[in-house]
Amino acid sequence: MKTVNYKEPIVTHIFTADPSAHVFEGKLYIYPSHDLDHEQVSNDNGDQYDMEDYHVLSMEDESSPCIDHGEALHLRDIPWAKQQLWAPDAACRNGRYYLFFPARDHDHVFRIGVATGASPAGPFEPQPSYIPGSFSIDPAVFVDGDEAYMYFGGLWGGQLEKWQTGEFLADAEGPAPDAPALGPRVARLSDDMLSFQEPPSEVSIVDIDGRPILAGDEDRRYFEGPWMHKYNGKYYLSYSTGTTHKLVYAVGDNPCGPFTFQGTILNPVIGWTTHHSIVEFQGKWYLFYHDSSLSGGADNKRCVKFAELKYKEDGTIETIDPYE
Ligand code: FUB
Repeated sequence: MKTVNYKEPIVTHIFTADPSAHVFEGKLYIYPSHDLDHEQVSNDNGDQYDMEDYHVLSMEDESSPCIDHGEALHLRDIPWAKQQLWAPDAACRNGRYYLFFPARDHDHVFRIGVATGASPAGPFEPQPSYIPGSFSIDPAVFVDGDEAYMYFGGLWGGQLEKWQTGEFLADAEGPAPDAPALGPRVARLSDDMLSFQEPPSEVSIVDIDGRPILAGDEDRRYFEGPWMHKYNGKYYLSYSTGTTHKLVYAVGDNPCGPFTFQGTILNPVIGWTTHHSIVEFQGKWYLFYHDSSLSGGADNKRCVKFAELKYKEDGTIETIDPYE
């Protein structure tokens, strides 16, 4: 019988983070950030996450070795991007593959770009400019029937606070602790997946009584790293709480929300950031996530891992402990 290496790094020859997992062509493909093995100043702006390319990984099944398909896209080939290739995602539509990624543009503003390819393993050719109207970080693309939705946004270095008016205001601060927290943004993608159909709107996350989660509620409020999946006809929005280092989720009846907060998916991991995806593959559900264990705790040298994700009968998710 083959051993499944749950909660172990899926590759160790490079540092990887922010895994977006999808099933394409019968295999599990993982689209991570590629953390570089270099020293950087570490700060709340995220300058330590100074990534320059993407590698695509794949697995035939849960116990097979993880294959690195090599460089799929490099910063030098993206005309509009200056630095910091952060958490990507991928999607397939009409037989084409799309890699979505955030980067700072030449004005140091985070935007979201798209690159296209014929294979899920890449390579991907970037569009000459970022998606018009895009901003902030952490795109997650969810295809639901004929529609594709992009969720995105991140606080602090991810700059979401600076877009509250719809314009980029470099000095803007987040809401007061007793005001509603900022939500991720969502927009439907055009049929060719290269632009938004409409200006992005804010997603509402509420508590069990329908009250907005407040900005000071750091155990529950949205910070970064959105992911959307559907289970038993319900839409599950999951995300990182940032400063409290949890992966949590909220459930709704519509892909654009509102979503009612439910609970924790993954307890805090080694390292500051936590970021994930959820995928169904060969009859099981999996959580892909990262921690900094491979580097002995360096925040910017992370490793992707996975674990089985289980639902209770009422549709809630069993909390996973990363080290048990
Ligand atoms: O990897 C860089 C950033 O760290 C990601 O965009 C965030 O989600 C956090 O994981």
